[in-house]
Amino acid sequence: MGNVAKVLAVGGALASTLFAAVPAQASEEASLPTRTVTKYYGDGKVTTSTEPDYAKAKSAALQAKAAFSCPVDFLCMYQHENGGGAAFILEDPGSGRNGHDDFSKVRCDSCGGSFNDQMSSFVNKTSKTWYWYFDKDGYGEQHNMNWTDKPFNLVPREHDKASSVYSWR
Ligand SMILES: [Ca+2]
Repeated sequence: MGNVAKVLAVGGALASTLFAAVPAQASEEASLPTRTVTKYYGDGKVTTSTEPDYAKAKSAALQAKAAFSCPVDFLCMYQHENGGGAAFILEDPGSGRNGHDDFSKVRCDSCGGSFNDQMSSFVNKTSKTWYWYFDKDGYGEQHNMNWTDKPFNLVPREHDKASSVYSWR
């Protein structure tokens, strides 16, 4: 093999290594199950969309995207730990006390009908502390939700209990 051929062969091997890294992650992303994101805006508008359920990824880089779609000024609640499963996302419009009285009215087809008794983790990208409750209308056990841009996992006994949520003010 001449010198030029050697350089080309090494360069080719290096290029294929670099190339392989991206398609592996891209193909895992394409193979992930999707989850539904239900977004409640401050003006009353409700939208639903789907995205990959990144919490189910094996790749740490993809797992880190589990809460990527949680915007600033939103409280984002997830069906499973680590930001996985269906997402119920609530905008904090700023002033006053905000929240939702009854998660059984939040539609979630993949949760068996509604988001009631589903939450296992959350992200809070608002400037407020929020409180979630075991029962609707702010009744039952109360637990606080501090600011976090990474999914905060509830302890197991608190999984699948949340029925209402309110900001402190
Ligand atoms: Ca409940």
